[in-house]
Amino acid sequence: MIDWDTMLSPYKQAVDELKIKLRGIREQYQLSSKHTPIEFVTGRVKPVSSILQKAKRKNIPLNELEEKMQDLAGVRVMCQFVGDIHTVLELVRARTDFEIVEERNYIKNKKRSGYRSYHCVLRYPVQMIEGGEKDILVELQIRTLAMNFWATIEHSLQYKYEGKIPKEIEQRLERAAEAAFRLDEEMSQIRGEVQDAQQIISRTQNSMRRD
Ligand code: 0O2
Repeated sequence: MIDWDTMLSPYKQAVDELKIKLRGIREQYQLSSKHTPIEFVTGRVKPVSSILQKAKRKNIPLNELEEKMQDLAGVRVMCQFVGDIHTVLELVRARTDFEIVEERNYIKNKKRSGYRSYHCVLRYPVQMIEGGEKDILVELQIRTLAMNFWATIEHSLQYKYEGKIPKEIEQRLERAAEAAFRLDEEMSQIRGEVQDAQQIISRTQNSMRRD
């Protein structure tokens, strides 16, 4: 019998620490009044029921979960622009407190479903009370708000139809994925304009706070 609470506890710690660190990057950008490449950050430890389902689907023996299921711990970074994803990647690559062990570019190579996102598997050291560190694998997903909107809707539909989305809805989702892609492209074209507007708004808000 697996003691899930004990097994997943360092995964929860890794997710909590990474959320704080990535949100810290956002705060540093905001203080420097530079455009922040990070809009918001979420994270979760995979629920036990999903772990069991995925292990069955991918034939992963339960005693090999920690090496073979790379997204027991998952952290997601949402960005406004596609270019921001590359900035976040550079920031993550430059870190000395964890390392990237694998990268999957589902933006260049979108999935058949239409899914787009940049995935990195991180090796993150968690300090243990017994002394020493335990290396935890964490899947970091970096995506734009438009990619996230699409993935969230598609994920709910996968859940609703238990992985068997009707053909017609699947086709609509493919078209929606292309629309999200075009939205990202259009927004990238007017990025400078959008950022100027955001800086004006942020300056106005700061001066209103001071008054
Ligand atoms: P959750 O926690 O419900 O999000 P696989 O799971 O077989 O696709 P693998 O090798 O485990 O592949 O890892 P991969 O491809 O990096 O992707 C795993 C995670 O990416 C998924 O987690 C999703 O979060 C996301 N993802 C991948 N493909 C899709 C997709 O087509 N649609 C959506 N909405 N999300 C996707 P899980 O396991 O689904 O769990």
